[in-house]
Amino acid sequence: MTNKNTIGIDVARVRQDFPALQQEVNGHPLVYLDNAATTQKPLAVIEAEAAYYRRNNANVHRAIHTLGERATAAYEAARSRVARFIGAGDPAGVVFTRNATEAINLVAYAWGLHRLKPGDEIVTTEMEHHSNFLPWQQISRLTGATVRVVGITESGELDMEAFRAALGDRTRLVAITHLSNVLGTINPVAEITRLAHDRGALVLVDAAQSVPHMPLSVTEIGCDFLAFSGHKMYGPMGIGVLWARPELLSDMPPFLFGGEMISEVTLAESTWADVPWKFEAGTPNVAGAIGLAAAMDYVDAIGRDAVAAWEAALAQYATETIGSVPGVTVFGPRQARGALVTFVMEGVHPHDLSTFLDQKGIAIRAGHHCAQPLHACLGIGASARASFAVYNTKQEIDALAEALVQAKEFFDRVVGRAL
Ligand code: C6P
Repeated sequence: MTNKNTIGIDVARVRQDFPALQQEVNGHPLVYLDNAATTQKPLAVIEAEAAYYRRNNANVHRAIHTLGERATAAYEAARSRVARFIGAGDPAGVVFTRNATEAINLVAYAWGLHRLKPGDEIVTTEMEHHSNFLPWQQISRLTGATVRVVGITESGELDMEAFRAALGDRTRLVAITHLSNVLGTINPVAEITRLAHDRGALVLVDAAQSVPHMPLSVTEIGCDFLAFSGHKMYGPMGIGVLWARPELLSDMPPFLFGGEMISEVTLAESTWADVPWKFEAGTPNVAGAIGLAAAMDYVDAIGRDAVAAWEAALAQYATETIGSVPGVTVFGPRQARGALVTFVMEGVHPHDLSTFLDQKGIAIRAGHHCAQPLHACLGIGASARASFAVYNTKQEIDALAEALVQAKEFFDRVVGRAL
């Protein structure tokens, strides 16, 4: 007997795959709506990591013994799995990192520091996560390059006219988020890449919030670099990916130096391993890479189109439902947005709101979501955010909306009494 919804996903069945969802928090069934920060993990991922540690644990690319060979084979198979998942032909373009942040820093330090000169320009946007802003701010200080920041429209979309105007003969890189972790805006990265390439600039796409939620192909986007984390897509923490065109990677000097990234070392000088290994100094997170591959298998087994369609339905429902709670203002585009809704409630600090909701077992995120320049542009210091994954339901959104109504009444009463 199947209980598939109109999109073809049996959400109740999917939820059973996630042990963390089967609990009560503060006396209520957990409603986990902080998926943009990190998703829960399915048994398939937990068990893939555990199975590696139980039977195959060994260091990779070093050991001449059976466990070492098994670990190396599994680690490299995970690399090929990642390449397939993001539509990259050649696994040599896949570098395992700790997370999206490290992936972007790798590009900043291995490419930016060596390629950028005074007068060169990096174009980025007002809606970037700090991870795709601070590395460029720092590299610009070190190289004399300039960071140009493109603004957003009233409705929270990228100002494409301003973007076109920002591109010039000195633009060397466009560093842009695919999906804003605050506004939910989905940027037209293929078009952006085409415009940047017309000016001879490279393009880095921060896909931390898009890879988990929609089918994506680096070949179709046409970008030069793409960064994401495993933990936001049902995979383990501590594993991330930088994908880059292999010829670009070959041209870049290493970012970190040490074991296993070398070809030959003498006291006088050293040469480097081939890509991608020259960017993976030291012992990598082998179990994390295997867990990430398992997460990709898990998502593909449900179907990425189905995941995207279900989350789009949740986002639409949440935008309308949360947006109609008295005193609530929702940010970002009203339609065709990512699976998250960021909002403020009049007279209630987002931290207080989050604490109130936690007492009802509802987990959201409150704060600036590592996007302070965007919050400054929105004229707020902090916001509340509910973000969704394939296992969330419309009933959970109803529970959130109901709790928000109660929060408004509660804080109005408390603040009203205090005045
Ligand atoms: N955003 C959020 O709650 P790391 O921390 O390296 O895994 O991911 C960084 C990152 C980069 N880009 C975007 C668009 C992101 O949303 C994030 C992480 C989380 O919004 C944690 S701050």
